Amino acid sequence: MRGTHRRRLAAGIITALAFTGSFAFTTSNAQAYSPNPTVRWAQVDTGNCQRLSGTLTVVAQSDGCRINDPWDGTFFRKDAGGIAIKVELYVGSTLVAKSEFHPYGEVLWAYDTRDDSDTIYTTLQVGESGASYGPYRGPVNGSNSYNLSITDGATVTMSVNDNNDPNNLDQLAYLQGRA
Ligand SMILES: [Ca+2]
Ligand SMILES: [Ca+2]
Ligand SMILES: [Ca+2]
Repeated sequence: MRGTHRRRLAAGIITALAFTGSFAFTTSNAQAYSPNPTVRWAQVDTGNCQRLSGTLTVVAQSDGCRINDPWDGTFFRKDAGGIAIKVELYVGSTLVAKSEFHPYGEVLWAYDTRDDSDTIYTTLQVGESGASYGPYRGPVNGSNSYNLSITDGATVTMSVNDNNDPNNLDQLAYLQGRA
């Protein structure tokens, strides 16, 4: 299952998994998913609602692009030139968290959709060496949104991590979008 997941991620346009070295002495992260959640995602052109990578179903609407999910669904408002990112994390068939980058207004949403004493952490990097936002997490059974100041057209990279430890992020997803 994990191997399949890694191959699927590697097949995405700009995806990678980080392997953060030895875990022999990392006893402090008692609250981390193990095994890791299953990742589902979509990169979406917010000009025309075309899915650029991933498997989530994108429904084109007159004013934006909808991706349904078991929590509250996602609506990416149209923004020509933008690339939206949505990542859903599942334990079994249960959605435990999701993260979204909305090019319209440059807003990042972080959700924690299950009260399971665990969560995930999302960061957004602008360009290769621009501003870095986060790590962000959702409140239990809720969401936080962050209205960021990113220039239209800038490339952004979303990293979704199981841990909040820079030395052991346990990266779950790594995807590029465009503001
Ligand atoms: Ca983990
Ligand atoms: Ca924009
Ligand atoms: Ca949780």
